[in-house]
Amino acid sequence: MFSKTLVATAVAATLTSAYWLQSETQPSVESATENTGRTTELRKIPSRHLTTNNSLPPPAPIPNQLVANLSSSSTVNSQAQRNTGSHQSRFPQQRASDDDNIFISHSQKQPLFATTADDARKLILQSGNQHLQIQQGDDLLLKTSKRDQKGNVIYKYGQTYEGIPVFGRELVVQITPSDEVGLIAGQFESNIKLDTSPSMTASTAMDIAFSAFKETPTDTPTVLEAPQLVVYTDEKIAPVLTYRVVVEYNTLQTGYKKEQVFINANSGQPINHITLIYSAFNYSIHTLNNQCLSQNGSGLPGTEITKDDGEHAAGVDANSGHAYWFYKHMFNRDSWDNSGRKLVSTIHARFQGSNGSCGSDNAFFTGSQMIYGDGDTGLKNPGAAIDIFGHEFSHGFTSAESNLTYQNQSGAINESISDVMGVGVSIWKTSGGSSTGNPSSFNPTDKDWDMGEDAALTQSWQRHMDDPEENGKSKDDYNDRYTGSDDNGGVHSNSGIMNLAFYLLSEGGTHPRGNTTIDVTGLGAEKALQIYYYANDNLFTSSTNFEDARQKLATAAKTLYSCEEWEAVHQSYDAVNVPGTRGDECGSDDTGGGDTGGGTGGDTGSGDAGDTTQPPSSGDNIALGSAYSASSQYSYNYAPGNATDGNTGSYWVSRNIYNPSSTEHILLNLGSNQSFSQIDINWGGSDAAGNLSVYVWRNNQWTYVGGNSGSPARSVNFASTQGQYIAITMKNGLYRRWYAIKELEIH
Ligand SMILES: [Ca+2]
Ligand SMILES: [Ca+2]
Ligand SMILES: [Ca+2]
Ligand SMILES: [Ca+2]
Ligand SMILES: [Zn+2]
Repeated sequence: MFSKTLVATAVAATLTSAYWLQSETQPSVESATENTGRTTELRKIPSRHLTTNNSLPPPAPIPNQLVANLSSSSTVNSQAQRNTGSHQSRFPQQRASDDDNIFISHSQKQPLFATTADDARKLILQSGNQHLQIQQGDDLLLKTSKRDQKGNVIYKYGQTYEGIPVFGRELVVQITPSDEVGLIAGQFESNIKLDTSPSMTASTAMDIAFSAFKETPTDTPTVLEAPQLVVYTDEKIAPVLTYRVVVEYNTLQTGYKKEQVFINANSGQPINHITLIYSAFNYSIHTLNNQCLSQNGSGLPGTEITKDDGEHAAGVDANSGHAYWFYKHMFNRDSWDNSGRKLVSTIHARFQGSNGSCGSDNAFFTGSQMIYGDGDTGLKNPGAAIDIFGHEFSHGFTSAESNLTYQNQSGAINESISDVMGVGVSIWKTSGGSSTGNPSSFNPTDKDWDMGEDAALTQSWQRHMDDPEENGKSKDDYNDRYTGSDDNGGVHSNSGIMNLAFYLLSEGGTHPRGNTTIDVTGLGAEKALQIYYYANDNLFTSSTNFEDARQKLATAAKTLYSCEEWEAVHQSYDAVNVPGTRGDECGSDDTGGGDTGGGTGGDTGSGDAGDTTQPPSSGDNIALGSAYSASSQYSYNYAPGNATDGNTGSYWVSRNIYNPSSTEHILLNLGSNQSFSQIDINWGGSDAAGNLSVYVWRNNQWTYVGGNSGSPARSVNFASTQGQYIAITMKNGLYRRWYAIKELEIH
């Protein structure tokens, strides 16, 4: 049985409310069941020798089979590999937008294996060089271990750098009952270069930061979680050493705030604020001191009342039951935190509006409870609306599992999951779901696909899953997504992109405004809900963006059902123009199991290089598949592996070289000791080096075997030598931009 509490605001004493807020923290995710060591020594230090190169990193001791699996372009479906297809004829004119997504799906041809969490961690660290560019100081810390209903184990790791957590950089690994790796996916920050000793104490940094907030706090912010050293980074901000602190405060401009703040640990400047209040509707939701809910104000959670306290209370009481039993019967989930947590709902709340007045329009989730105003001009009794209640309840589900950061794309996905599950409760109830069980079939009505229509007095307060743009605010196409900073980066408008993909996955059909022509195969609401639940429960990470979500939802569909459902998920994201290609989880596009054959309509991001097996080149080139690491790479589209994939349309490209004498290198692993006497480089035009040097790893050091100069230097010949690991260094770039290698051959 579930338990719940109904409370009214503005009754409890101030001290009680302050204590209550401080004693409540964000629900923590399921605790890890295994511990891992925090650092791994991957490298040996070479001893000095006259003809050796001590500035090169030694090769990591990599198990050969893993290298073979991960470096083969025909079996790896990573972001880097997949992108080479659509970018092969282009060359970087400016730095591509930062993309730290990693997606390596199960390969039927060459599976990877792991049993324990530490096996999986080592597999990523030691064999993931081509994709993750692992360097000294990088590690993965196990955060959660779960087992799904199919017997798969899912480990989630957080990235650390020199033992310090890297914010928002997490990887999940799904391992099948037969110990095959089903998926390695998430976000990883490569090539962090930071001094991890802060020059300021946390309290000095906070003093500076609090006076530098854009909106001035009316009083010293209350610290809810003590400062912790964290490497902060996101799609716009390069890694920086920060103190992360959770604070609560009021401002004159927009009232009450509860947020995590990242403060530069060397300057005290605030780097980013991320709200911990998840709102249902308002594009900026706040409360104000004295009159409205605030830091020291009206007394959350308030005084307990019953369902007899009027219409709103009765509605909240009923919806507590619907939401609880929906999650229990559909997903075997025990309340929003899956530990039977009591549902606390506060009604009669008042919040500050954009004009500074105190109003009652909105509903939100604070990280520990739901709060509803009674409504003014926009809403009436929102907690009594089943879809709004389900929406707020589902913010609890998300905060307990994926914990999607409530900003930009991950924030829009957080909002969409709440809309998806909110309408899910409504559809389930409409179809006959109750405390005794699930409906026998799911039959959504048009009202079910509208969000908030029972409480919203005007169109702008509603959302429409089947046609997001109907409300005049929401987006329905990835190409039209909002990229500004209002509304936490458009979380309530960009959510429409995923909302429409969900609707099409459930009901089938085409984009309501004809943006694309693909006809999505509908799976019905039950399957669609199960797929979204599984992905948010097990696979999404805190920085999951639309491209990552598309791939993980497809994996969820295949995990729970079959390749037919996997194909339908891909179709639904093609329909809203979220880029992404079909890897070889289900074979190629043509054999993917989709029964409509419509795998490419509207697919702007297609180019499935991951499925193309390159024919071996003629002759005795032994370099194919051997490049696994480099001193740098321009972006994920230009991974080192592209230099030895047998395809002259794909490149490894170094970072910008502002100084032509800057030396870059690429490392090769032949898989075993082999003989060779010549290296040939097919450069990308004039982005070539004037000097090449070749080293072989021998007796634990890099030993020089030959070099050449030219405009450019193309070939290096030397007396036949032997080795498994080869390093090629290049300098004197002809064009001073970067080094680009189409293909590199060894004979
Ligand atoms: Ca990055
Ligand atoms: Ca509805
Ligand atoms: Ca409608
Ligand atoms: Ca190539
Ligand atoms: Zn919300």
